[in-house]
Amino acid sequence: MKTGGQLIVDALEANGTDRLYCVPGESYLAVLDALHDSPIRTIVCRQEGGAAMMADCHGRLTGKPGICFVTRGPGATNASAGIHIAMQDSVPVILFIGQVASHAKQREAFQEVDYVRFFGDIAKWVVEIDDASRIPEFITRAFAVATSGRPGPVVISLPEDMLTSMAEAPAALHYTRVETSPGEAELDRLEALLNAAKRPFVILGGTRWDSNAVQEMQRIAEAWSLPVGCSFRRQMLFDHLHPNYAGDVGIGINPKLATAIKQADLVLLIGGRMGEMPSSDYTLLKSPYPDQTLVHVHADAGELGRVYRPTLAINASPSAFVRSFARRKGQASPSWARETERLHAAYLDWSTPPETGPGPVQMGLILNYLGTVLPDDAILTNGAGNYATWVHRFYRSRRFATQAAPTSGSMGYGTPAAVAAKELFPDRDVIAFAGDGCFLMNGQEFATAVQYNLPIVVIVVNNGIYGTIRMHQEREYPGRVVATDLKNPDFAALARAYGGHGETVDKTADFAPAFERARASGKPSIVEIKLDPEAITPTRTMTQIRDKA
Ligand SMILES: Cc1ncc(C[n+]2csc(CCOP(=O)(O)OP(=O)(O)O)c2C)c(N)n1
Repeated sequence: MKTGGQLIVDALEANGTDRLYCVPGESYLAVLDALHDSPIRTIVCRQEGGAAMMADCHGRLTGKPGICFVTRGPGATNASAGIHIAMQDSVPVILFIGQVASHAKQREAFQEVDYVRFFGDIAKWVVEIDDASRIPEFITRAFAVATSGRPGPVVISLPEDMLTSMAEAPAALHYTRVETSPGEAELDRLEALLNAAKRPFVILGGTRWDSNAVQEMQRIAEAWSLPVGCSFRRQMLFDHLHPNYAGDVGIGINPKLATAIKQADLVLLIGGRMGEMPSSDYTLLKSPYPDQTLVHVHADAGELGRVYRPTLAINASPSAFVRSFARRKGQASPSWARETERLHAAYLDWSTPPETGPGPVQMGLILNYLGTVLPDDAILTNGAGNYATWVHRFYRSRRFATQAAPTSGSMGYGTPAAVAAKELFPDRDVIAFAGDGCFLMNGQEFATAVQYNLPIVVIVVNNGIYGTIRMHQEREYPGRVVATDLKNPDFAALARAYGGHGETVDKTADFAPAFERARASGKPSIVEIKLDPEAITPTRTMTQIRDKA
């Protein structure tokens, strides 16, 4: 006989959990008590949104579910920010919530929420466990659900009395991974379509990739001379300096790349969903009927034909697909090889920053510098804001599992993600990017970095505004500024107050020494860059945007 809390921890261990992210609550004391004697590393965070984003980053970088524990009501609603990211970004996460005791349910008891309803639309599966003897069953199933098909978040509600009850239960078993592989008939058809194409284009996206699969994909691109783009915030899926890389299919796409995709006669979309952002609001591929021949490879049959009617649908995970397709011979000298070269040259040109721009700080040059000093396995994280445009455009990503950024466009993700990444990979450089607005959404997790001695570097790009929204405001309602000005703390002093290292950068030349001091400090650091708000995008200034409106 064991308590429900003990059975939960046993089932997590049986499923390979080695660390979890939490904010404690009196609603799940029995689980916390069982963790006391467990080898699972319990990472205590400062806000449940941050904890859930750490779990998301864990799932994103490892492919294994990130585990998060929070308390009922306000804990769960805070955590929902991270659950929404995991859902939109197809990342395996399991969120456990302490729930009110059974005798109090349905009375709107203290902090009571109906989680099935609350998370209904933003989680892959939501369940409440009422009988402790079924804990192994539900947890093994939760791992299977979170990782299979299109991965996503599972939410498990744990009534307090269930956690303290004693029960006899079978020993939990590790979940069985579900693979989805393409058939030979689909691969034959794809080969025929590729052989008949004149201007094919490949877009990589989604999850369920691994470093071997990324290598296989590179071999496929070489064998067929295919131009390859990475979907919004999936840049770690292809080496940007590989001659077949054509660029980032994201927000603010290179117009030459957009034209190439629109004019392609065949688009091979592997793993992605081509949502509103990567598809430039469904213009690169038209929904429901694309102009191009579309071959869509996705691990979830439900995604095939959901937004785009494909010519050929291949129900396979990206990794299983590339492993199978890499065995096909390819084409020795396809007619589009020159176009592939031209697109890579266009990418190199697009990702070369201008020397000048408004103000004394040039973000493009800073990203260029980071590209030269950071090792290929450095991990970059960010949230949402215009500052991220420079990161995505000018940092040339080289390797798998080096990027954690929400395709859902959630602010506040970069700092907690960096904390999780550094704790997972202590030997790798981990750099978080945040705007001044973005940082203060989850900057409290900088305290978690200090608590666990995780020397991340957070680059806070401070332009004194919610820049993205100001940009939209100036374009749609020029000169009528509302709710987008910010009065900020001294971020370097804030870092020191937390027990970290702080730097302030006012001009481009000061960045390199400040960054190196931060890296050498051995402490979690904030490097605040004071950016002229005029420098709102790499291509247009705020004044140009306002004047054009
Ligand atoms: C959680 C969340 N709240 C609000 C938004 C809307 N939003 C998108 S970008 C942005 C401003 C970002 O400001 P900042 O972090 O300072 O970066 P900047 O755009 O100035 O570079 C806002 C408010 C969002 N995407 N996510």
